[in-house]
Amino acid sequence: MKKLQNREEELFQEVLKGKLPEHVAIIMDGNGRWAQKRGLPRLAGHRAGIISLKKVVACAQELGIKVITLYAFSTENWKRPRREVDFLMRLPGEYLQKELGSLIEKNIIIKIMGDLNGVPEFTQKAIKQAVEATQQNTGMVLNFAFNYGGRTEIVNTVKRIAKDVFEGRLRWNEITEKVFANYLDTGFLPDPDLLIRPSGELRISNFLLWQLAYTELWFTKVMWPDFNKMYFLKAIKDYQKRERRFGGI
Ligand code: V0D
Repeated sequence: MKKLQNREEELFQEVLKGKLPEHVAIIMDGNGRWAQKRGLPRLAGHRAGIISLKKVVACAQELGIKVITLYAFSTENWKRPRREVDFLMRLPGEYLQKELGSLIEKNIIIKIMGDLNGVPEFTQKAIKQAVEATQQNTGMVLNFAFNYGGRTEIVNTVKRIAKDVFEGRLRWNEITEKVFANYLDTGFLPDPDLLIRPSGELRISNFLLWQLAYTELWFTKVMWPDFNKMYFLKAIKDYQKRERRFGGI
């Protein structure tokens, strides 16, 4: 255990020497499968996933990363059994009840992207209260993609732009990539530099479709409940070894 901590500290120091990603996006996947492999109910996996979430938030904060975006619940997740969806909807409140105090203390700003309509009232309340309570903070942004889908986000963006054109606030020929990006839910954020997807799936799964255009992708077979500081640091270390070209040479 002591040895592991030393290695973690070493890795941490090494990572600090390289160029840090400003924005890291993570798909918190593999919770249900992690539990099933152990003969536990899927719900136990979701709860275990909160521990990994806390570890990664702490590590990102210690490193000085500016933004982390976490894929917590996709628009497709409603297709899961009713009991599992009901349980998942309790987790934001549970997490925030325990963590909000320490998040405020750490100067963290909580943001949310996605559609809160159709989400239970008590979940909405917990999230809105946390967003409000951290709005005047100035530190790391903790951005939760909640009931989010990338294609839906793009369609909603087009609607907002069309409305502004129709009502005369924007001319059609002023629409550029930059303008478009500003109308997205992430208009206030830089694009992710690094995407981490655990659980062995090699897909984007309708996450941040526009924003991931030049993002470095990092996959691992490790399930989210087994993800920890060490894996997070490894992902960043690998990212630092890559040469980013943005389409140039
Ligand atoms: C379950 C692992 C925190 C992923 C983490 C319903 C699967 C635990 C939140 C959360 C979930 C969401 C919004 C917010 C604050 C916290 C969360 C879901 C699942 C989706 F403002 N954990 N968490 N949301 N799990």
